[in-house]
Amino acid sequence: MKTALLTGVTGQDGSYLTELLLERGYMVHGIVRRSSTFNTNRIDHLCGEEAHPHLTLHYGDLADSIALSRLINTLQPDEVYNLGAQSHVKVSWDQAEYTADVTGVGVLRLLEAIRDVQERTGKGIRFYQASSSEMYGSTAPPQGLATPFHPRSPYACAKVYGFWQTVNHRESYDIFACNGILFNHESPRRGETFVTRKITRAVGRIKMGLQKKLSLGNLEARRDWGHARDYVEAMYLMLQHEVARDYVVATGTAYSVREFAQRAFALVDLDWEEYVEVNPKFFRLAEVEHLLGDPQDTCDTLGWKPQTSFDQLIEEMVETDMEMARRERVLHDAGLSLCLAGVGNE
Ligand code: NAP
Ligand code: F7E
Repeated sequence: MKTALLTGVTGQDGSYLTELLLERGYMVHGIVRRSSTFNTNRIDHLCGEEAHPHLTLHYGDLADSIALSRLINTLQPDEVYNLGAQSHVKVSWDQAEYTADVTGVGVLRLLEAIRDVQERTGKGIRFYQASSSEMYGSTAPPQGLATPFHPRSPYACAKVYGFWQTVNHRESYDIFACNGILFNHESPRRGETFVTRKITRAVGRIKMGLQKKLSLGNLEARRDWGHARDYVEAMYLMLQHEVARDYVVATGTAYSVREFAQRAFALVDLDWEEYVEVNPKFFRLAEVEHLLGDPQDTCDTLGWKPQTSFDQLIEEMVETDMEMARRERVLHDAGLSLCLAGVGNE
């Protein structure tokens, strides 16, 4: 039985990858950061009352090299997937140093712990780094492995650092380390402050009479949006391949935020223009205007291809968020509220 260790197990991708690895017979260990409120809702079906016997959670943090080292040394996993990060681009301007530490230096901490085990015991540990299309920033589309990086945020700078540390550990210490340069991927489990989920949540709440307007920033930004469930399959395949290298994971088609909103509102027979307003507080200090990935080489090498179309993705998200809004409406009518207030500028 293979063993995998995941950072970011409580996140969108962590939840889908955990399901995939458990289905394929892995023993899965996940690192959870301590929080004052529960943060395992995306994996509660696997670690709650009817816990999966092959899933174990451990406290840890990408800022805590001692805890990371101890875990890697004790578990000596076959594969480590580094999905943990301060992953919100806009927040990274507010928390630049923290983002550099967790999203950037966190990668080095894991790689050094792996190197230590490999050098002392000879045990090879395969490493996946969650690199990002944000690293391309203002470089013109389409973006592929040969495209130069031009990061446009503290988040993207931290990811570029993590990318090169991963390459460097592969080339210097012969660690089987891969970067997956993933373009945006979404799902009903997407965090509610990313634009797609912010839109589909609002669609549900507006339709159910719980919200009047949706405030957004730059409607013209274009993204290559895929489904997270499809993309974790690519991560897994990278670590099964005979050669350690880097990959681009994308659909090869891009749409604007405006188009996403238009289609999401149309699914519930609403005209998006009546509800969406532009608020400059959601603009970025430096915008990434157009991301469009070229996944051909990845499809050829790994035999991977995206399974979910743009419209299917939106439909699945709207359907889930309509259901959530229906339940919220029932609570609302009973004088209760499900809607949690955030900081509100993301
Ligand atoms: P996500 O939903 O925001 O999940 C991030 C995960 O990182 C959460 O489990 C979070 O824990 C954890 N985390 C945050 N700070 C941490 C720390 N200091 N120590 C340990 N763990 C920490 O992100 P995602 O969408 O699943 O993305 C997964 C990874 O892929 C991230 O590295 C992201 O930057 C990268 N990526 C994402 C996309 C995309 O479109 N989704 C594209 C390219 C790359 P809590 O649950 O406690 O917050
Ligand atoms: O923004 C625009 C915004 O926050 C997408 C992360 O997973 O993917 C994600 O980063 C676009 C941007 O994702 C709002 O300006 C308009 O152009 O959903 P997002 P992101 O910044 O692309 C990459 C690949 C990652 O690696 C990251 O971890 O939408 N936009 N209005 C808005 N964005 C937000 N969040 N909120 C708005 O109101």
